Amino acid sequence: MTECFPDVDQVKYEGPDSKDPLSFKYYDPERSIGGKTMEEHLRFSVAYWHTFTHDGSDPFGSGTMRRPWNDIADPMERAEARVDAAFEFMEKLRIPYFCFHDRDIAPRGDSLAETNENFDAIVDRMQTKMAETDIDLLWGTAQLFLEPKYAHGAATAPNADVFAHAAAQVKQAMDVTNRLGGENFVFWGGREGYKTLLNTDMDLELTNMGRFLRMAADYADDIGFDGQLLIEPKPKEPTKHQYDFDAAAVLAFLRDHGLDDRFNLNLEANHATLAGHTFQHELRYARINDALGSIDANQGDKLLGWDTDQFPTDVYATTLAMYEILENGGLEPGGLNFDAKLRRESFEPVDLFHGHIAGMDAFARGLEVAHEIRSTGEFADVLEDRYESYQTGIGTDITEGRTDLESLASYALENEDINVRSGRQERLKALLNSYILES
Ligand code: XLS
Ligand code: NI
Ligand code: NI
Repeated sequence: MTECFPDVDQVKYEGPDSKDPLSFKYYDPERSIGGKTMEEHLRFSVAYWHTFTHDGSDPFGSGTMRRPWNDIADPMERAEARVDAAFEFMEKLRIPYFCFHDRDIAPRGDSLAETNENFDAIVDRMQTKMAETDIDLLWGTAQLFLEPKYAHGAATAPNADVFAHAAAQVKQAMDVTNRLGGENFVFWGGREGYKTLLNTDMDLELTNMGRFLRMAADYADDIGFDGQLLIEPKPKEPTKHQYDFDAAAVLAFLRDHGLDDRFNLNLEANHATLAGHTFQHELRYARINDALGSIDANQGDKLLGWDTDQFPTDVYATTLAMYEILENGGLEPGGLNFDAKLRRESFEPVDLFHGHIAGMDAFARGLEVAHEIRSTGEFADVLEDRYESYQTGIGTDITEGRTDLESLASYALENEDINVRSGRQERLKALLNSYILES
């Protein structure tokens, strides 16, 4: 096929005053901020499934997305044309990475062997395209939730044959990720959870999930895959309870199964919201536990209780996310993957550009503001001041382990003149606004 997006030229940085909707207002890949370029900080990635495979169907309606490659009748030829379209799209946006599930890129065959063959053939084409461009694989993953055999989960299914089939898929997806030089491999627990405890042996399911992940980590070592292994928490949907509920639950699980030194977290904004957390909370929790691996950048809808996977446009949220990322010293080898899809009503090919430009600009602006906040040190000073009592006297006795309940009780009896201060939340929110609006 010739060009898939003939109406869109190379998208360039034109600055905030540009009126061209197909230009970047804030994302200037070459611009250096704090010693790294924006491109190096942000490490943007396209999600193959949402952007190139998803057809816009929902439980109430069929596909709406107009995609030139979908007009091709033969499934393998269609999959090949989709690869070409993907690379044209990524080059036009200068997005350096992409992510995929094994089943997004190639059609299923009549058997696992035939499906594997199809997959390998499309991967060959991707490999050629990757060699011709500067585009790399951020992560690969196995899709262990769509087929009917995965109705009860994969590693946590009640049926051992399903467990084995899932293992076969992960093995091949990992081989392919390794072959393409992927920098990470992700496990999102598709249907690893339950709909009712009445039919669930939770103990066996969790133990099996631990066994599965251990085998995957060992296999990564066997084939010399040196990328990062990541678990992506999500609290619910499609199951009522997903075992990988949130960052805290996943870290506890990993520690329980002796896997915490092998896996980090891939955190998704909309999953944080579903868990009743802010995105910043999830990032902070992972960061202080040295487990912040990568990000699925999107946003939910405040009024909807499901994973709407919208393109991130909320600069307040992207600023706070970038703050955590900068505090983390960056994300590498992870990145910012747009696990985001267009609304079903935004069905024209050009909308794919609008969605990604909106997300890239929102994160670029978030990066600028977060960098500014860190350079002035105003918020760092607030923390230092707030916890000052731990820097001297009884505070350091506590932090250095020199106290027990008895010594603290004697201290408290003599020190009842306690200076409790205001938290100044409203003042701090106004201060944050002034950075976002004025810096
Ligand atoms: C679904 C997840 C999924 C993972 C990859 O909610 O976000 O898209 O990122 O399997
Ligand atoms: Ni995701
Ligand atoms: Ni999601």
